[in-house]
Amino acid sequence: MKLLPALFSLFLNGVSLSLAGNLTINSNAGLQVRDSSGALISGGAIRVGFLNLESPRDFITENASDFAQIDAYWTPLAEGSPNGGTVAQAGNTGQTLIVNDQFLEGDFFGQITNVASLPQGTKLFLWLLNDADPSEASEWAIVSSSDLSWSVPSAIGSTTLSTNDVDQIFRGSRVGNEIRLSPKESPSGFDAWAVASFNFAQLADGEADFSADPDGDGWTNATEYVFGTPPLVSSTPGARFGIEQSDEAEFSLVYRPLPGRSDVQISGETSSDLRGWSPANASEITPGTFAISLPSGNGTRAFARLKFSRP
Ligand SMILES: [Ca+2]
Repeated sequence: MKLLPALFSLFLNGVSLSLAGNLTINSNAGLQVRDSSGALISGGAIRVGFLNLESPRDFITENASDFAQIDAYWTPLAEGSPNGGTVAQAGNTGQTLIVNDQFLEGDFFGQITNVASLPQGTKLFLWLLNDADPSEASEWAIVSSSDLSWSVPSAIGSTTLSTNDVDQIFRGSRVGNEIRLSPKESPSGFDAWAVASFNFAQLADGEADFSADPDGDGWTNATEYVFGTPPLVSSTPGARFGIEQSDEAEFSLVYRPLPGRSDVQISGETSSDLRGWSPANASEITPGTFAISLPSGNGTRAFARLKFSRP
């Protein structure tokens, strides 16, 4: 009869252990980390965590240069929670995994003793940065492994994330036996406009794509960008796009892109039946204003259209 309290006690221990799975992060005998030029890094941070996306590959690839965007989807382990994580090596701070001195030789080692903040089995990523303050980093890499062991350990388990297992490099590159960080690049042109115009979820699910039309007004994001209209509010380009009469029987499709939109190529085509289309050169009739002459003639129907593309 005295077995019962013992079993009960075991059970309680099991429950308490579920809050304390262990995670080790280790590059020993695995890929080392270097900056984009192959040089050793004098300071940096290692973040361990989870990307709250179904398709992190596309998201990271397209938004790889914007810390805030990736960070918005990043659930870190051992950051910002008291006693949430410990780091085994000297030179690290308490709650955030900051690189230790070994990172100077391209290696790192750390441990987290509480991984309860994520569901067991969640796929884990390493985000390697070249600044101890992640938001200040100018270069980074995001890596993971197709090995199922790269996931939140079971209740009483422990997991080692070894760079030896890294075979998925979403950001950065592999050179020989090294992971090279990639420089952060500021988006420009259409990409910068998309970042400014859409929120994180919209960027991730394709609403910000070049040919998408998320407000359903018939104008793609490309045209909204070129003509300066809001991509999420149904609208028309107004004076920036339309048919104008230049002579009694002469009509032209006239368009006026916003200044600084030269990363989008615009080409014109004309047709008399909406079936066959012929290339039509635009002439710049006044600075910044372009015109495509429509086929003319008594009783002639004429159509013109613009195509938008990115080199
Ligand atoms: Ca639109």
